[in-house]
Amino acid sequence: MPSIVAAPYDYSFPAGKLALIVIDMQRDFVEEGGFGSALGNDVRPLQAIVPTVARLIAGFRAAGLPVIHTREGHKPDLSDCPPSKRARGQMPGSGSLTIGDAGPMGRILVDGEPGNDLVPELAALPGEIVLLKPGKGAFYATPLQEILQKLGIGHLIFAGVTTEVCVQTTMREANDRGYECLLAEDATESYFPEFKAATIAMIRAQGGIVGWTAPVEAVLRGLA
Ligand code: TIU
Repeated sequence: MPSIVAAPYDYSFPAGKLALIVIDMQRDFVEEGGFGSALGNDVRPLQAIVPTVARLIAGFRAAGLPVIHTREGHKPDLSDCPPSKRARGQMPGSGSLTIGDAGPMGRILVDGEPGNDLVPELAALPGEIVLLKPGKGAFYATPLQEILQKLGIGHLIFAGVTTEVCVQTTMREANDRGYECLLAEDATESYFPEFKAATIAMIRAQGGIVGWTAPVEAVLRGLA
């Protein structure tokens, strides 16, 4: 069985049965004027990982393995956005704009608006799945589980933003569903460096309680 040098120990996967899930590499989080900056965050650390995520995606495409992209976003009428989620974006400590408001890239976190697009460098290829997700986790209110079952996938590599919010939530959802999960350490980022470090540490603690972590270079060597 092929394997990836990882922590807390090597990650083995059946050949041809691995998929990449790229979480929410959309303009709303990575560019100025989107949801991330509306919450009061500096988006530059997230921009910095784009080339590394691109290298990881290219490796999966070259290996003929599935690449699944997600976008966090809501229907234009916000019927899939809990009022609590919208309200919290307006509380002290966040910026002036919240979900559904008009921002420089269109309505914040709304499907079909320019800010909801994946960043152009990481655009999906025709035929690749792009899942719209209303929650932080990619399994909630989406067909992700059915898609993975149809593809026969039991092993998942994770990339994207932010490490401790949507990436970690999705990884935990996947772990509870029996998927063997590995987080690509340098293909994920947070607005809070200490949260990223803590997330990586807690995923692989206790013998890999949530899964494995490894740098992109190690993942690409494993694919080869
Ligand atoms: N705020 C924050 O760190 N993240 C999100 O709201 N969504 C995702 O992580 N995609």
